[in-house]
Amino acid sequence: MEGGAERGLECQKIMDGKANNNGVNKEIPSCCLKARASVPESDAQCHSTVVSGWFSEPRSSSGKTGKQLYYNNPMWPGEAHSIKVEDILFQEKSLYQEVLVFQSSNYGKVLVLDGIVQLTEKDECAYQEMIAHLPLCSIVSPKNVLVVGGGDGGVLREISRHTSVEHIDICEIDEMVIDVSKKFFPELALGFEDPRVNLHVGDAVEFLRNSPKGKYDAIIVDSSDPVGPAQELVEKPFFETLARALRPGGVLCNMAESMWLHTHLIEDMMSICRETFKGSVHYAWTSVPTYPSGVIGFLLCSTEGPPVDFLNPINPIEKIEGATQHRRELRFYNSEVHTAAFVLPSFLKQKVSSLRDSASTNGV
Ligand code: JFQ
Repeated sequence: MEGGAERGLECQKIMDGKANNNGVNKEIPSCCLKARASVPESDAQCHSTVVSGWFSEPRSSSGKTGKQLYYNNPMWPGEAHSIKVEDILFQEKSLYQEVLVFQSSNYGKVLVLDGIVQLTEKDECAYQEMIAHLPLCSIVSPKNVLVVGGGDGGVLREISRHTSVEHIDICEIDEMVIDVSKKFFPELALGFEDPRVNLHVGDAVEFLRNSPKGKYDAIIVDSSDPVGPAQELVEKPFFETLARALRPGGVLCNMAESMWLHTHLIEDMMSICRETFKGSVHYAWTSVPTYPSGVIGFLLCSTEGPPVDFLNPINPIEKIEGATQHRRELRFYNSEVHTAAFVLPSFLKQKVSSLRDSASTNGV
């Protein structure tokens, strides 16, 4: 463990009031005080993601020098996005990753995993509402739904609006994410309060292997970026496992990164999905200001069976009784946004349609 990380944990204990010296609390080091958000870069070893009051993404934890720490992430090299920090609320290492929560000046509270922004209170609606309703509004009466990842509960909150849904499984590997969300993001974690939710803490690949074939009407993959162990979530065997767990004419909505930054990854994922899912495969996108490049996309796929017209929602949210106001008002998604999300800029449309052409020439 790096010295900075060690000090980070020590600071956390002090902030939690767990560290003491013969019953007398140690003096709180400057890096743990609220004011620490404005320490100069040289003093900012304690919470390595925050320098001079700014959180910067990306950051590679393997870097040794200050510069490497901040500009070395393989997912978006050569750029960084910064958010002004008011207060660090939580920072700890779970079994899987570093979990950080801070209060920002402009976006409310922010959840960060291994240096990557997962959500902010202000713009999470644009992600969670879209990843949930794009698939669920595209089929009639979804009943069984699986969420892969999504431990913050935001996707569950959105699925809860669908009165036809009878059973929701969620498989999240990191229990600390769930606990932290319950403590700091109650508007998201309220998703866990729905009695239809069944929580499974563990590995999603394993969980899917043990799921009965054809069990789900819809699967939503709310994963982290495909770096390290999450890499397998963008590979063919994983998509085959997902397709197997879906009923004929069932739908998948999978987080699919940014069209500005990851065009090749999107092309690769789409060509894998065109081979794996025999129904339709589409790319949709939404605007999330705190994600790299400000946009993020989703792959929508259906298995062979009753055809699914993703572009024209057959199960519009506005027609589901109480859905737009359930627990919290819908802030981003509506049926017009749904259809618009599939409209692609020319450069991406060209790439995606040339894939389709080569797929049909290959007889796929
Ligand atoms: C929110 N429920 C989870 N998932 C967010 N680069 C990911 C966060 C990191 C982004 C991609 C989506």
